[in-house]
Amino acid sequence: MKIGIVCYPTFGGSGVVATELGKALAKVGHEVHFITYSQPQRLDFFNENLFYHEVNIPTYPLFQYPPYESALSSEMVHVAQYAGLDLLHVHYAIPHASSAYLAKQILASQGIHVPVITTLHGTDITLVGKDSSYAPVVTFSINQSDGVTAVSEFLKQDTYRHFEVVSDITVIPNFIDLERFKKQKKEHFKLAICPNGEKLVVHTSNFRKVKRIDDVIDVFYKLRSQVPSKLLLVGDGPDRARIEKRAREMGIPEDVRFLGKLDAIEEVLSVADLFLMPSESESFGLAALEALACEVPLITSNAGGLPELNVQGVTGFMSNVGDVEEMAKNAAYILDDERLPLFKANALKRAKEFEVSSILPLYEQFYTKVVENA
Ligand code: GMT
Repeated sequence: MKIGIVCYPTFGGSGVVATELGKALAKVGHEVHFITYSQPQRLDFFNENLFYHEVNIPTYPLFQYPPYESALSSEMVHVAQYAGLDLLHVHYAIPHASSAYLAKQILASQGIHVPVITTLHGTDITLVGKDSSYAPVVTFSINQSDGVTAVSEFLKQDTYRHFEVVSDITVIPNFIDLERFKKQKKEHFKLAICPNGEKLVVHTSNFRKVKRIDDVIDVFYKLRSQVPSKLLLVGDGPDRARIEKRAREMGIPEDVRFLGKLDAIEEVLSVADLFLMPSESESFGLAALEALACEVPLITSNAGGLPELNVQGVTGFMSNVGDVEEMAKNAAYILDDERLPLFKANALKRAKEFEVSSILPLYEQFYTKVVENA
């Protein structure tokens, strides 16, 4: 098939899933055209079936806000016309689903029929999409899509709860490439960070409010009084500077290290003993799946789709949002030298259930169904 993929090109989960999906589709012979405003972060390998089309957004003094949505629709039209796309698959509803709807109408007026698939990822529904500034457009464009998928059962149900969506939503969970995300030998790195055999706790995110980074610090603070440990924080975002200051004020700066945005996150996860994700809301928790693949057990909240990934008492533990006391207690339980190896083995076993080779056919079958019914 010839597939146009529209996504955010950033480190965010939806962009990562879209890019990894496109790469996997290209590897099995599909022609994949990425349409974004800059090169996707994970689009880091060459394949003859992969194409990248940059959305050009001309500015003009009249525009306080350059009309990205229009430029995106126009680029979708150009790519569909010249590459002969079989379908457009947009990731994250805002504004991609409505831009795709417009592109589809323009193409239809020229006798070109290109079905649109929208994949809902999380905050496009749970946080941003619900805002009355966006909700009517999100609802309309989901209902107008020829196929809709969500990355968890939770997200599917949340969409029906909060929007007047009448379309069927198919759940296709996120996936992981175990060739890339696997435990690597990086003992020298571990020794440099944990010179006295401390346990290594890792958190990766975009440091937004929804991630509850204060809870990460609070859990770690309580944990380190029971288990000698270090904390690595990977990523960047609005709460980073404040949290760095807070770690200093709490007198633990030597135990907390900020690494910023990293491409090779699997190298850090390879030396981690525990992953923290205390999010307020999380439709799936792709970063937690990446940790599991590198044999790292989880301490997470029980928000959103996390119970569909983290198996209580097996791959780690879940607690109510904000229950840092229980999270720290469970973290210490996992990090016990006797118990840790089993939790690590369980983590990998669970990650294998989300291997890309198992999930990719679900997308391919879905594409075929949508194209045949369009
Ligand atoms: O985590 C974020 O805020 C980024 C966001 C995105 O859309 O880029 O991630 C969402 O999509 C990911 C990929 O499907 C999911 O794994 C994340 O759970 C989801 N984030 C939230 O629901 C907060």
